[in-house]
Amino acid sequence: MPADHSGTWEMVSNDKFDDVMKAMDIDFATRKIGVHLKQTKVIVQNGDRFETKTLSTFRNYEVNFTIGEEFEEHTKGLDNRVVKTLVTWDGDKMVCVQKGEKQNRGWNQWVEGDQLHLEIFCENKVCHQVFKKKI
Ligand code: VLP
Repeated sequence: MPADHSGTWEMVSNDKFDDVMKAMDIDFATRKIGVHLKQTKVIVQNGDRFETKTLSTFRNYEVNFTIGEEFEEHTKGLDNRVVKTLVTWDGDKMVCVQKGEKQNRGWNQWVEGDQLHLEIFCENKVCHQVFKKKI
């Protein structure tokens, strides 16, 4: 039984997001806005099928995937690249690899109690986001 990531999660911290945005070549003005956003993550999990929305007052990002099935992801509104994305389980941790122009790109996501943790990495930068489950 994989971990349950479903629910609505509200950001409580966002450590080194600026570093990761920089590594993705996000421009200065966008980074200044991006770093202050309180993101909300909405996850619908049906077995291995995931529908995810990352919402903010500035921009939203939606991506849907099935565990173990590589797909082409267009990071529209983020760094606007096309990557080959594969999400798998490593125990209860969700591990995402995004193959493309940027080396060592992807994210890891896991649940600890009522918190959702997300590490986003690109090149040699890692951002750590924590979300709290909305009741
Ligand atoms: C809002 C969206 C612009 C911030 C906009 C700032 C990175 C795992 C997975 C979804 C992701 C992370 C997506 C980050 C969305 C921020 C510049 C931002 C440049 O999360 O939760 O399934 O893919």
